[in-house]
Amino acid sequence: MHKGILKARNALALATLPFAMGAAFAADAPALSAEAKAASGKIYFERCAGCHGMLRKGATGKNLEPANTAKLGSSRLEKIMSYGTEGGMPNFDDILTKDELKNMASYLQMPPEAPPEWSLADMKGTWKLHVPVDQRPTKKMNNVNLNNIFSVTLRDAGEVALIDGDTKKIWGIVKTGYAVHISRISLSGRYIHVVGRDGRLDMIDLWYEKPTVVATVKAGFESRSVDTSKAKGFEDKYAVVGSYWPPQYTILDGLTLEPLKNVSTRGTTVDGAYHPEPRVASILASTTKPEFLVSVKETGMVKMVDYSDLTNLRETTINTAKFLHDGGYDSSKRYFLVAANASNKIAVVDIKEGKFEALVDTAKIPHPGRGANINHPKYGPVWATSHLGADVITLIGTDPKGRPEHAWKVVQELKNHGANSLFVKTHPKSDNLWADSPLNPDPKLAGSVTVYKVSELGNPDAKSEVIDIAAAANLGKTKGLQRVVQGEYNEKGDEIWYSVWTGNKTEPSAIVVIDDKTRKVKQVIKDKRLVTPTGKFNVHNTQHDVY
Ligand code: DHE
Repeated sequence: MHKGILKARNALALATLPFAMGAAFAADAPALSAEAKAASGKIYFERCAGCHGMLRKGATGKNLEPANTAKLGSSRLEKIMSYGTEGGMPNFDDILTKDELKNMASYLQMPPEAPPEWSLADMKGTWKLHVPVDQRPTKKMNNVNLNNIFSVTLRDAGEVALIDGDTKKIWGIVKTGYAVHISRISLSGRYIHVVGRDGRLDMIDLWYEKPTVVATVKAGFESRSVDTSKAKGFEDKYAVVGSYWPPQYTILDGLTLEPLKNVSTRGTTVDGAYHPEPRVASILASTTKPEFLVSVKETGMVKMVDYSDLTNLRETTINTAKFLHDGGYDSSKRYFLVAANASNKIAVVDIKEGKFEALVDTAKIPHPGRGANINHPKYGPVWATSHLGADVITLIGTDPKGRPEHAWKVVQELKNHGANSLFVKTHPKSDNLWADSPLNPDPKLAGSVTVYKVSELGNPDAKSEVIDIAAAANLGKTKGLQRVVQGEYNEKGDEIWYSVWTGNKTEPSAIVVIDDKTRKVKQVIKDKRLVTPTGKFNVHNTQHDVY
């Protein structure tokens, strides 16, 4: 076996794939030295594969197989990567050097390389139970209000910061996987599960004096999602990790992270074509049934995975649309709404009945995060999403019993201050609906957020306020854009926190805390340990799917 693969199999902290191996160069592809090719492969994995796929077949981003990239040619490819596009592709001229961009343009015209597989046995080889369950504290050993802890992704440090939401002080910093992505909280509220882009899953126990990692495993080479079982009788029993590469989901013991069951998602798409890389995007744990809802990006199917019997695992496979990405519950928690972003649709799954409910046409490339549930003065319960490809916030009716005329229809489109948005947010105790636009190439727009008063939305002239959060953070001039990303509420729902993300490890960053009533800055959290903060996951809100 190739040395690089062996190394990958053994190294838990592995950040990248063995890029330098294998595949032949196309005869007429631009040449690159082995070193430049390996470096470009690493950049591709770190910056591009998430949207375009390891095999470059395209999903959120375009197909980048040589048949397409060779037509564009080196100079056009370099321009697209440098300045981004209006279709949602971000600019990389502030992250990559001119030489790196040039090499990437050549690399993309070469054939893609298939990375190695990753089996249950491989995972078990990396599994580390740092503290067995019977050696963990039997009661909480700290005086921290755990419900109001924020687990903050420090993306480029490969760490999370646990910030005490009451005092705004960092309670602890925990080393995690490479380019750490999201945190989810077990139903008991005791454990935080953190997944890195390198597939490393860490489980943090909040009952110690300081947050402590009690188990670690590498579930794949590239992963984005994790959740834990929330049904009655299964509280904290299982965790599930969704991987981009290999395309699979893995069910693990919820208290030890021992890998238990690995299921490939390769297969046919909603169009009936075979796809070799159907990646696992969002995962939602049902609160009423022992099921995980697993969105398979490239097939356009949602799998409802019944985990009550892992030997006789039952999957209900629901056809929706391509390519599935992120999503969350409606306010009744009966429905799962998930973005099919290449189809410009939101797919709706009825969790109770276990079947397809609706496909809703929206503006270009919806990107909701978990979405936001508000009680609209005119349309009742609606779920909101913003968009990567349009400067609007879309409101969709979610009450088929009480308001069938509005159910699964776009009832209103609100103006967002810019396109290239990633996340909307609200809280049941708040009268505000917020949206960001962090990937906008215009610094002013990337640094601002839009906010609407929910109770005024019945008025067709409802006005939004645009707040320049980056200016409030007062970071001075930075090389990278100051991207303001992902609002997250505190437990009480009276503060919303935004990250000011400069996308660069060496530049200062901040978290801006806004008073939700007055919409004025309450505090700016600055600390040299806050390296590239992005996602923030409040324990109470994440644990109970409050959004
Ligand atoms: Fe994410 C959620 C995938 C880039 C911050 N992101 C998700 C989910 C998926 C996903 C599938 C849903 C997980 C779930 O709910 O189970 N993200 C991807 C990508 O493929 C993509 C586009 C490119 C990549 O290479 O990874 C990508 N994501 C980013 C970022 O660059 C962000 C802005 C910063 C970062 O830290 O990486 C980012 N993604 C987030 C956040 C969530 C998320 C904060 C959770 C939102 C929530 O409210 O739950």
